[in-house]
Amino acid sequence: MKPKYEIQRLIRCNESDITCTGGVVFIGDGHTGKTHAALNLSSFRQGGFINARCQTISKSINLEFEYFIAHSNIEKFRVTISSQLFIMPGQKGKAEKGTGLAFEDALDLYFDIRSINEVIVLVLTYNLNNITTFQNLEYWLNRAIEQELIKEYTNIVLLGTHLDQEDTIIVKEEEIEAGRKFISNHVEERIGVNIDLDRIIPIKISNMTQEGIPEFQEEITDCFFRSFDIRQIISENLSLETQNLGKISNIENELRK
Ligand SMILES: Nc1nc2c(ncn2[C@@H]2O[C@H](COP(=O)(O)OP(=O)(O)OP(=O)(O)O)[C@@H](O)[C@H]2O)c(=O)[nH]1
Ligand SMILES: [Mg+2]
Repeated sequence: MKPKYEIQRLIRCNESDITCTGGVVFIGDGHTGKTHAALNLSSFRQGGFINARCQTISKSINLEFEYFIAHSNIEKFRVTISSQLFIMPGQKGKAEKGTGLAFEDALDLYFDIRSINEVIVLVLTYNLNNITTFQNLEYWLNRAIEQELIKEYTNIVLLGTHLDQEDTIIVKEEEIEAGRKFISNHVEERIGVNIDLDRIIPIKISNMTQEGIPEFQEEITDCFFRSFDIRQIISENLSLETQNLGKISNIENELRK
C-alpha cells in the first residue's frame, strides 16, 4: 500500500525499517516562543531541554532551521521520523536592508532553499497570555494558505506557549475549540482542502518549565504517522507476510504428498 498524495516519495520501507521525512513550519506573532519551542522539540535528540529563563534569544532576524528525529518500534519495524523544522521570524512584512530578515524575506529564502516542498505540520504559535497573538493566527493562517503551505496531507498544530504563567492565561478552552473549527472551515472555503478536526491539534506548552514538551514531541510524531498512513502500511505488510507464509506451507504440503 502506498501513502496518499505526492508525499509517497518521502517514505522508504523495507522488511524491517520505515523512514520518512517532511517539513514542520513554525509561524505566528513575534515573541510567542517559536524559536524556543522548536529548540525544545529538537533537543529531544540530546535528552536536554532549552529553558526559556536561561536564554537570551529573542526576536529572530533570520530563517532558522532545526531537525527532530524520532524512532519508534512497531511490531517488527523500526520507524524513523526525520522532520525538518523551519522557524519563521514573527515580524510581519519585509525588513529594511541590512537589518536581517522579517517574515516575508524569510519566506522568500525558505522557498529558495527548502530541500522538500511538503509541510507535514504547520505550527501556528501563540502566547496563551496574550489574546492578540491568538487572534492574529487568522493573519498567519491566511499567509500560509496564500503561500500554499497547506495541502491535503498537512496537519495543523495550534501551539499555546507560556503555560507556566497560569494565573494570567487568557485564551480559553472554548476559544481554542472555536479556533480549530474556524481553521477547518476557512481552509476548506479558501482552497477546497479538507483538514479534519482530528488533524487540527491543540497543544499547550511552557518553554520555561518544559510542561507539555513531551506531548508536543509525541503529537509531531503522530502527525507523521497519520500523513504517511504508517500503521496501515505496517498492518498490510504483516498480513501480506502471513498470506505468503500460508502459501509456502500449502506448497510444502503439496510437495509432501
Ligand atoms: N515564561 C515563558 N517565557 C517564554 C516561553 N516561551 C518563550 N518565552 C520567552 O519569550 C521570548 C520570546 O521567545 P522566542 O522563542 O524568541 O519567540 P519567537 O516567537 O521566536 O519570536 P520572534 O523570533 O521575534 O518571532 C523569550 O524571551 C523567551 O525567553 C514560555 O513558554 N514561557
Ligand atoms: Mg524566533
